[in-house]
Amino acid sequence: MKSGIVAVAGRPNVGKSTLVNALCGGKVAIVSDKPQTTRRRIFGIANADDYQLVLADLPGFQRPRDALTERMQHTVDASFEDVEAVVFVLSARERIGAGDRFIASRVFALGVPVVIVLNKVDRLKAGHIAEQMNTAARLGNFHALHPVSAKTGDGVEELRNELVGLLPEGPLYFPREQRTDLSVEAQISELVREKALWLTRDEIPHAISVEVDEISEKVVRAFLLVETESQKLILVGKGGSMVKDIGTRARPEIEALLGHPVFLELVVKVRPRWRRDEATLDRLGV
Ligand SMILES: Nc1nc2c(ncn2[C@@H]2O[C@H](COP(=O)(O)OP(=O)(O)OP(=O)(O)O)[C@@H](O)[C@H]2O)c(=O)[nH]1
Ligand SMILES: [Mg+2]
Repeated sequence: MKSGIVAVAGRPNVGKSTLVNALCGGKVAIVSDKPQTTRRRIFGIANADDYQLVLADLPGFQRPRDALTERMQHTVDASFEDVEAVVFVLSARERIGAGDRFIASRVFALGVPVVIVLNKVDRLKAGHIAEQMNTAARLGNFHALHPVSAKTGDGVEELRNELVGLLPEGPLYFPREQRTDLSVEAQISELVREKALWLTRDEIPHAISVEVDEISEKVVRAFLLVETESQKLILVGKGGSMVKDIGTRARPEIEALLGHPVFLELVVKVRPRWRRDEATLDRLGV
């Protein structure tokens, strides 16, 4: 039996969570087109008869601006302890630059193998991919470099094999049927937040948090927290249309998770400056 933890690091929005989902063969982490979607460390677990690969999906590297982003970056730093390897994710669709070199200076100093993943190669010209691979290769002394598309699944199996090859002999850390370390409550709040992120823009996605208030046999009630009255107006939408849309999108996934139908009640609430409030952040698990 081979087992161990591999951290997944990179700039915001490069596709770390999409990649973790692809490696695990199912959804464990929420994904959105807005940066800073992932706020806490999430284990995604890939199981087979002879291995257990635990992927630590992480928030994107960033310069902290408030208590929330400070905690997120702290999570990233702390998650590099006791890992067998690091997957350093880059986007083939963006210029590889100073942000990536800063992360490189951190991950290549850890003393564990670094596997560079050039993600989002779908629908890119071969010449452009080759150029990006050359630039990526200069970031540091990598163990391997994999061009992949987390979205289409191209190259994901080869990457998984590479990572399993880096695992030492070890125990089962989680029961085989378990695919994430998040509680059901946390998974529900993440699913609701995901739908809210897709439907909002500008500063709103960053101002949203979700707190599950009640899970019973028939009802799931969750609070969508925002910081100001104007954000609340936007999230509620005309005649409640926005919050209704969020609920319609989130409910099927929540029902699949719970295994039975539920009434999903979403309540938008203003909690001023929650991003700076340590007690709220504690309760939200970030
Ligand atoms: N075209 C393409 N888009 C991708 C691919 N992987 C991810 N994306 C898109 O990139 C965006 C960001 O994906 P995430 O997986 O949320 O990125 P992340 O790195 O986890 O982002 P943070 O959690 O905010 O740091 C989403 O719109 C994804 O659909 C890919 O292989 N190809
Ligand atoms: Mg993410």
